[in-house]
Amino acid sequence: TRNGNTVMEKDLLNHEDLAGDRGMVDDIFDETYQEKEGPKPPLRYVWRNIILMSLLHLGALFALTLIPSAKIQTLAWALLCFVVSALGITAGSHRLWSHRSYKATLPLRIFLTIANSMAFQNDIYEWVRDHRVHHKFSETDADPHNAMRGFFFSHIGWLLVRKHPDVIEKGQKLDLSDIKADKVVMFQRRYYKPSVVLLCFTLPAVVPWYFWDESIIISFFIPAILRYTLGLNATWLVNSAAHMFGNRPYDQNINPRENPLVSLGALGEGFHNYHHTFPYDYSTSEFGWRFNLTTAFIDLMCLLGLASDRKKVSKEVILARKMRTGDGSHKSG
Ligand code: ST9
Ligand code: ZN
Ligand code: ZN
Repeated sequence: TRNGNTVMEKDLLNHEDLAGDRGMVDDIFDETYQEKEGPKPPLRYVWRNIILMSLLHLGALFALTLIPSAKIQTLAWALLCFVVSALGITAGSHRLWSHRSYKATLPLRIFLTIANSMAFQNDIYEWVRDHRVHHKFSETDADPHNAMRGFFFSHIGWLLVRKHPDVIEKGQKLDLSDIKADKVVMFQRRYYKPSVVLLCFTLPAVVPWYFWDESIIISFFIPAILRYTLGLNATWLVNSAAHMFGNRPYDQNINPRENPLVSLGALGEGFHNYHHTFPYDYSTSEFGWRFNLTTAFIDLMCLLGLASDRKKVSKEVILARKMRTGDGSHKSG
């Protein structure tokens, strides 16, 4: 077992408190799980996904060649679409719905759900289910993007093959009652496909074409295809690069790392050693707004009265944890 990654800072925070507070604890690492002995099940390719993902990435490469011919408003619009859709993942399906690290009012949940469909990374319900098993059974057969299977698998490969049976077996035992009780999330799941067609592809492409006469090709390939592909890869880098490259100041017994470059692209989600050590912290880092637009966004929402109850780990607990299980890298900065 990985002793360093204890369930909780037992002396300072206890399990029941946290469950009462967030309504669930199924994002906490479960050290009792053992991978099954014997040979691994064979890979079963999903050719439809392999073809679609290849076409998407070819489309994104083509979009790159169009950038010099694009209007500046189109590029600004693509950036705006990137940030909004990314927040639908980071502030939405990740920090709010997977980890319950803060509370959001109905208007904010509706906004985050719209942003989330724009990001097209599976519906919130499915994203949360996969993400809670990722934390609970991190880097085992029951982790959907198990980084022990290498960079490619944890980056994109896991979306191109059938899941390991343990992902489904363990995932079925998760407590998802909080998610099922959220009517906004269940509404999105019901109308997911049309919401993606509209918000991920149609809206981003129609705006530049309609409002400032951008060519329809550029309108489609830059704010829709390229922006979508960059958002996917920024997200996937958290699963691949941030599970491989970087320091481990909080827990050297786990693989997730602190990776500022990934944080930059993923709006604050690259402080991944911190995040796997303290998954309930709304900021996913101890450094506030540094490389962390998502934290700034959640703080702004609190200021506007649209969010509340941000969970934050205290400096004392962080320091005690660094001393106990960290790799010492925090001392050198
Ligand atoms: C995408 C997702 O890209 C990316 C998520 C990344 C997560 C990152 C986390 C990092 C931290 C946060 C950082 C954020 C940074 C953001 C920065 C933004 C700039 N538990 O899945 P199926 C059951 S998506 C329990 O088909 P297969 C269940 O009954 C990209 N049960 O399994 C299910 O049925 P239902 C676009 C589970 O056949 C049934 O099995 N989307 C679980 O093995 C079948 O499920 C795509 O490309 C579970 N965990 O197929 C689509 N899982 O759902 C890709 C399954 O009805 N996906 N079950 O209940 C697929 O095509 C398929 O899932 C598959 C596996 C082929 C990969
Ligand atoms: Zn992770
Ligand atoms: Zn997480």
